[in-house]
Amino acid sequence: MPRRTSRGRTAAVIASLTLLGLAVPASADASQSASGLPQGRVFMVNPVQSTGDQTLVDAKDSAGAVPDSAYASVALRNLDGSGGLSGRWAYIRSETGAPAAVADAGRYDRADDRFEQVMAYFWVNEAQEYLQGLGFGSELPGANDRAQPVRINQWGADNSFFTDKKAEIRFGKGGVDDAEDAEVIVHEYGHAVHNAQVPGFGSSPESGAIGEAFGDYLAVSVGEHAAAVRGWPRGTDPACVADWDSVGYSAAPHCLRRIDGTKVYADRTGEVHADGEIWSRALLDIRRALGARTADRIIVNAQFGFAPDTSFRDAALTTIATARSMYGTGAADAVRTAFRDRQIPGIA
Ligand SMILES: [Ca+2]
Ligand SMILES: [Ca+2]
Ligand SMILES: [Ca+2]
Ligand SMILES: [Zn+2]
Repeated sequence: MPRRTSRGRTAAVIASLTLLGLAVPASADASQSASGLPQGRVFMVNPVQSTGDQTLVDAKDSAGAVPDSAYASVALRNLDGSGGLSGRWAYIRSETGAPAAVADAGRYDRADDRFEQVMAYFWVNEAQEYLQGLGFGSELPGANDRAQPVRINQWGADNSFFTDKKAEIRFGKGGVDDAEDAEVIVHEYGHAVHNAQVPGFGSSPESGAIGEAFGDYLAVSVGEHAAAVRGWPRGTDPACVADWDSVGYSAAPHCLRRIDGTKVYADRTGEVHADGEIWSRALLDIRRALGARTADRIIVNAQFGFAPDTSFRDAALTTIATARSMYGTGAADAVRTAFRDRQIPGIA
């Protein structure tokens, strides 16, 4: 999409001005909790991550399976005042049970289907606020800066997915209810971000893998940010994605996937989630080299310039160029090293 590419590059120039001293909007913090905003009860990313207890199990969605210490009370921001979970960045609908009421959002536990609705609202809003805090939607172009429709329904298997046609995120209830794990929620939101940046993104095996990788990486990044801002405990390896949703289908320590794997380009299998672990490791290495904020500004800004069916090679080259235009040669070299270490073709 030429228009998107143009916006991204223009934004990169503007972003470089930011480095000269223009203020960057601070991301929201927990202090607003004291300002009278509605409160919601949520998991601190997920209960395995916050407690470090790898023995937690779903126990058929029972409230008693997860200790009270895994929950936190948070401010629900950007609501539209309707009394339901709809607002500036998220719009939640559920086909299971009653719609959650904002007035009761601080009281639900995991056995109540309305808990997942609160989780979905909070974490989608949190993810967009994180992107806003990086400058997307102000000095950089918006990245899915709209009310994201989310639907929770009763399906038989793990099946959270982003539906391209409706641009809607759906969460199922296989095993641990999908929307009980913030990393599942934000992973799916990552697909929505990509699709908003480049309509139809992910139409080839390699671009599909990049989409899965970005979802995993964004899930970790948003969760780390939320935990750091609020002082939440972190008891698992930060590279582990969906520690809670995966308790029923992975060995301890439970991870759906990891972003610190050692796969290289030649390890591709053609399965987008598996191959995504090549790309997500590169994103993690960019983060390690440049810090979360700089890395995430580069990573997301670069994605405006990806073709819907991009290859690893072309996407890596675009990300390197974006790093250079935003932060200069040193940053570009760090990004190049991250992709070269994954043996992406054409990255010398
Ligand atoms: Ca539940
Ligand atoms: Ca699940
Ligand atoms: Ca995790
Ligand atoms: Zn996915």
